[in-house]
Amino acid sequence: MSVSLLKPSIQRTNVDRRANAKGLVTLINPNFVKPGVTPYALDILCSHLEIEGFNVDVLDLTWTPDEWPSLIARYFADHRPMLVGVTLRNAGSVQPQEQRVFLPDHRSVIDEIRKATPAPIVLGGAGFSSMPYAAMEYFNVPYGVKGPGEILLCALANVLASGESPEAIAGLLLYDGKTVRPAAGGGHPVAGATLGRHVEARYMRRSGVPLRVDNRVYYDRGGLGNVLTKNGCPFLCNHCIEPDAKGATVAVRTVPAVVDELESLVSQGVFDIHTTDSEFNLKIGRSKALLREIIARRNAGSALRDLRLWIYAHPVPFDEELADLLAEAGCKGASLSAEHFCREHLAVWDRSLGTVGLAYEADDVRRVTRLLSERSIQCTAELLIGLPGETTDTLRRAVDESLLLPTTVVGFTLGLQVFPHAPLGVRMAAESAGHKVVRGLQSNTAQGPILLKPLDRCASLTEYERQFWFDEKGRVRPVFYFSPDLPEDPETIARPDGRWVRTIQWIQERVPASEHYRVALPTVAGDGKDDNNYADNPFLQRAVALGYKGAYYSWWRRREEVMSSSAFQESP
Ligand code: B12
Ligand code: SF4
Repeated sequence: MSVSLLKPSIQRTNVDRRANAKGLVTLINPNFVKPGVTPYALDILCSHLEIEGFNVDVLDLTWTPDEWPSLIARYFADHRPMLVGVTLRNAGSVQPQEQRVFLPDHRSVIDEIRKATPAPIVLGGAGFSSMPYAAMEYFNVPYGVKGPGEILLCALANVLASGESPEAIAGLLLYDGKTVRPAAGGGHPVAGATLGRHVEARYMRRSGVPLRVDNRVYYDRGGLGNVLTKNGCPFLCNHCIEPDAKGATVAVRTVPAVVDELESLVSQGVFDIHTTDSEFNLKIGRSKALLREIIARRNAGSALRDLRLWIYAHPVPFDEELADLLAEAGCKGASLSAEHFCREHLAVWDRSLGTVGLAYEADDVRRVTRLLSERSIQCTAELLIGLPGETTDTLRRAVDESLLLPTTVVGFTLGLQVFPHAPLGVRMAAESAGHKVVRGLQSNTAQGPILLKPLDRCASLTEYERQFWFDEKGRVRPVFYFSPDLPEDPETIARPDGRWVRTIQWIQERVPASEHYRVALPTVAGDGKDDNNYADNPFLQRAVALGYKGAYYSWWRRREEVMSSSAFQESP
């Protein structure tokens, strides 16, 4: 094999190799979506495996969308790992018009790995965790971890190294070619608030080290780095997979561990950093403590003076002090879940439960956007249109009121993907009961009626999850929901693959032309430069190639300029 043909990423030069290591674990990232997003999970998993005494290699395929098969073959030709972990961040684009599903692409990669090495494969990641049973069956792998994976991955590597049985690892998912089941005879694994057994959860972030995640390259080619301050979310928004897939209780990292990590990233030249918490402000006291530490270090002359922080935020809890601290700590932007202005009609679908739906009022959204704009912190308000109960009236109110917000951008998403363990999915399966066509359930690839069975009528969790992604013939068919009370023809609503095109036109016409520069509107295809679909968005790819940095909404208003720039060169 000619060394010159090898990508630098599989040449090992200065990765620590311990002669007395327990074994080699190879971690693989098969995410080809552009702009590339740093596979942070692999830094976390790698850090934990190293502390645990394993040698680790990271094979990152993101930048080799065409050459990945030969990269895999070459790597495994002279590496014999005892375990291969694959991270599945996105199962799909979750974009209701595009409805792109990444599972077949991921399966091609996993099949190639299987051909190249006899090592067992373990899967994890947020996309995987939204459908772990169906995914294990689809990918035909022996092991899977739902939720934060560091503890179970280390446990699995340890038992494989010592020749013991993984059967004893509570929470690990096992597949024997017929049945997916939890090990240790335990119950269905619930995503845990596990940040790791090393209390401070310090993660090594590196740049330019072969066979490791290259944080600087992601920043140079994607415009953003990332950091986790806490895991999990206690809310239960209709559509959202995160409380189930990431954990319903919040687990925080220590303040010094997070701020040291930020300092390390900034020192590597990664200046724009996006939080990867479900929502940054959920434990507001902790968020403030973190910001105070960043401010103290900035004032003491640390590299953090160059930090530009970008956050996902929830409208509550959010007060003036938090806004002040954000501004002083270098926060440049917040993506705010505004979701809707008619929560009294739409968001709470089962009042008797008292928990499902949005935990804030429209006034909270107005207040937070004002607090941010007064401090020149950019903000995008993300609205979700088409929830059950949405009518032309509620839609009109949502569009009109959202345009009054003092935000940099307002994004509208029409329709919602229906996930098996999110409140909307559970509700739709209950309503369909396996035989009833629920008005509003839709899939662009449906070839027949969409019927969903509730979990208690399914023979297994695998059967329950499978129906949300595949039809009865095994064809890929993700399920989406669009309110049937929107201005569509009855034939569109009656068809399982009907497209809510008239509503898209309605929204586009309702938004005055003078506002289009700052609004992300749904488009029929769902994958163009004007959509807030970040997956392979042509505008974003151009912007990062031109050197734009920071969260994508911060460039939104410069779409035309970016698209017409002659300085653009295709990014790799
Ligand atoms: C921040 C964020 C963004 C930012 C990223 C900014 C940045 N520079 O990182 C932006 C806005 C760019 C973004 C874009 C997109 N995102 Co996003 N994003 C997130 C968010 C909030 C955090 C992701 C993250 O890094 N988490 C921290 C890491 C450490 O967690 P993790 O990857 O899950 O890893 C842990 C476990 O999953 C597990 N694990 C992971 N891999 C493995 C592997 C093994 C072997 C094991 C054992 C365990 C394991 O252990 C890890 C450590 O605890 C998540 C939701 C969330 N709370 O995680 C959504 C989320 C991942 N995104 C999602 C989507 C759909 C997208 C887009 C496709 C949207 C779009 N159409 O534009 C794009 C894709 C971009 C791309 N190139 O891939 C979905 C995926 C849903 C699904 N079912 O597939 C999520 C879950 C949001 C949601 N609620 O639906 N995103
Ligand atoms: S949308 Fe945000 S607040 Fe709602 S459940 Fe998801 S992560 Fe939590």
